[in-house]
Parts: sequence; C-alpha cells; structure tokens
Amino acid sequence: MKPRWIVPVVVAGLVSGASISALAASFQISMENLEIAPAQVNAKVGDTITWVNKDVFAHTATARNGDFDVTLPPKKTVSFTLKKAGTIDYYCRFHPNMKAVLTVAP
Ligand SMILES: [Cu+2]
Repeated sequence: MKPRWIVPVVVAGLVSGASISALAASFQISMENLEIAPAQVNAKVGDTITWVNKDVFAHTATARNGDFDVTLPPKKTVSFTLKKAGTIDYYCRFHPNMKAVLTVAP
C-alpha cells in the first residue's frame, strides 16, 4: 500500500478513537456458571455493554422493561450500546435465577 493511502486512514482512526474514548465507556459483564458478574453496573447512555458467555450453553440478557433482549450463544460475546437512561433489571430467559441490574445515567 502506498503512503498516500495509509495517511488518511490513520488520521481518521485517531479522530474517531479519541472522540469515542472521551465520551463513552465500555463494560464487560461475564456470564459464567449461571451467574452474571458483576451483577450491578453503573453506566451512562452511549456506553457499551459487552456480555461474555463463558458457559457451554446459551444465555440471554433480557430487560424486564423491554429495552433489550440479547441472546448469547455458548462461548460468544455480544455488545450492546445503551440508548436509554434508567434502572434496568435484566435476567436470562433460559435461567431466570440469573439476574442483574444496569443503572444507566442520562
Ligand atoms: Cu442462561
């Protein structure tokens, strides 16, 4: 690849990377041995939640208020960007004892 192609890509990457890290955070939440950890996360609108399913069976992250319903196949990772503020109780539809809370500030 010639340098004149590389330069614009690097500049664009730096600009978008800087704006994302300044405004939004990301949180990793694991699902392992039928437990969601951490079970309580304080985030804000625009932040990204990444659920990591470490189990050998599927889980879901299902909001009781309907804000999201994310399916996590075994050993998979799924990210979700928070769009609404609120305190959201969520659980796994397959294992209703798996429960957690996301507090999303505006
Ligand atoms: Cu589950």
